[in-house]
Amino acid sequence: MDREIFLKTSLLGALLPAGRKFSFSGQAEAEGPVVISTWDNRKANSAAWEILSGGGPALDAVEAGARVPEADPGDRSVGYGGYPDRTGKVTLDACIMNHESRCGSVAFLQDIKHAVSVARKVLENSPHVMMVGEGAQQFALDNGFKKENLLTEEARQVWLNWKKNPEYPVTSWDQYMNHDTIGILALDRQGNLSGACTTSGIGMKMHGRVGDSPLIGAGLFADNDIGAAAATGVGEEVIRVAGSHLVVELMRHGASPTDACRQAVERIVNNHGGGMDGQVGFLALNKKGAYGGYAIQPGYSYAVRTLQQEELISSESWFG
Ligand code: SD4
Repeated sequence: MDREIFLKTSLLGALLPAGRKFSFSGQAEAEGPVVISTWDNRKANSAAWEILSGGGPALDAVEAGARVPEADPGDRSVGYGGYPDRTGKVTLDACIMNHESRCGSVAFLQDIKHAVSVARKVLENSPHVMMVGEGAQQFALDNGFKKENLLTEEARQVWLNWKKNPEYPVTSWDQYMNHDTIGILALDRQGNLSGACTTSGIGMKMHGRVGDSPLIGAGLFADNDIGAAAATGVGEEVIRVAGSHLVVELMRHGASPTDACRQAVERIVNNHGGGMDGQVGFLALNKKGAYGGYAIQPGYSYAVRTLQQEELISSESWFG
């Protein structure tokens, strides 16, 4: 069930700059902002919240949030410290989308830590939406980013261990997925929605593999009239149903955020005849500030921050 947010003008709210009022049908008036992110990304939400609570734009907030796991060597599926591909290279995928349907994306980017910020530069400083590989790296260098080694010793050891058993399946939900990819969605005080998604992808993936995370419509989608959605899990499954776009379109046709995520999961499960062991989790936030998530397998969680809440929510799932 969606969490309804009752953000009445609280003492805290009164101290903050005037926010936009969001009306829930039959509910108290709510006041933004809201930020939600996949998995336990509460630290990312806090970075985003600093911007949102000061009246800053959702786009800045999601970028600031996404940069937190990108810089964290303990997060093995994002940025610095992310697991490498089967050739030992860390390759990053990221995208960002604002309230004007403008977006930027990078895929197969190497040696640049903050892929989400490069994606933002693509949005702002190029006539394009998506850049990949060497071109994306050169674009990043031209925009002031520095090359650095993203492969930590710990991640290198995991890769060396994998090489002893290279037949290990890498597209199922297994230890190399390590599932901390961040999708982050925000609604700001002006009532605008933005989102970002950043990952090093599935560990031990084939060299050159790109997942859902940098693909607008798959790993992320935002429509400022309706809502925003993001995905995590086996990217191949998300791409096949254009997952995040699907979630937003389901909300457009009246589904609540949680129900939209559930219906998108159902489409994936149906692609497998009703049974599968892979994981995909969706996250959705609508224009009114209501949010939800849903996953294929148990174990998916998402983090929420509002004026009144700071929470990690255990998601409902199809199988359990
Ligand atoms: C991918 N969707 O590259 C990403 C992986 C992921 O938590 O979400 N991991 O397929």
